[in-house]
Amino acid sequence: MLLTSGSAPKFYKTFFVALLASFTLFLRLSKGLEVPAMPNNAERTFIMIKPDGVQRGIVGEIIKRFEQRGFKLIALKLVHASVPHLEKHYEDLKDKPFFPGLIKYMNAGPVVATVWEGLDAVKTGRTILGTTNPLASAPGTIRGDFALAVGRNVCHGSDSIENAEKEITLWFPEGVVQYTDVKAQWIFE
Ligand code: IDP
Ligand code: MG
Repeated sequence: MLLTSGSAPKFYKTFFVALLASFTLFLRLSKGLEVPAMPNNAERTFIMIKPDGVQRGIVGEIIKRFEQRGFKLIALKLVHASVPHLEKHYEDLKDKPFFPGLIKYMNAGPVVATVWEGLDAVKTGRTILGTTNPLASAPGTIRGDFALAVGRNVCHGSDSIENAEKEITLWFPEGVVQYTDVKAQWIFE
């Protein structure tokens, strides 16, 4: 290529920028799969208002908090779950000393089973609920505002995407409801 004295600085500048861009790309690729994961606006979580939450009349309050945060309600039912159903739901805890008491508590009255969809629904859902032990839950969380004892902590939320999908299938074998969430365009970019 013929470089005149005027075009030479421009050529070197372009060359340098291209080299830098290639080097940056190489660095990103060589770092493996460090490309940030795409946020999933359609992540789903299973949230349940336990028998104490239903009896204490805070179903609306709990649902309100998920609605106002921007999550989309895609399934909801009031159900008095059977012991085998609850044992299946909590099967990971079957060896814990509190398991029989937990099943008795969960079977003592109806629960409200719900599924919510939205950005980071599983993790954010548990943040809205608070920690397992209400005494350690921050004020502003559901357990931090409405509960004191770990064995009466008013709500359940899935702890992983995988468990959320399992729980949704267990509680809603008929499937969830498909519809357009008109507020979504004002909640997501
Ligand atoms: P999580 O509900 O916050 O996910 P897990 O450890 O999965 O907590 O326990 C399930 C449920 O079992 C709790 O929400 C609570 O109702 C009950 N539970 C957990 N630990 C205890 C305990 O030490 N004593 C009595 N009940 C417990
Ligand atoms: Mg759990």
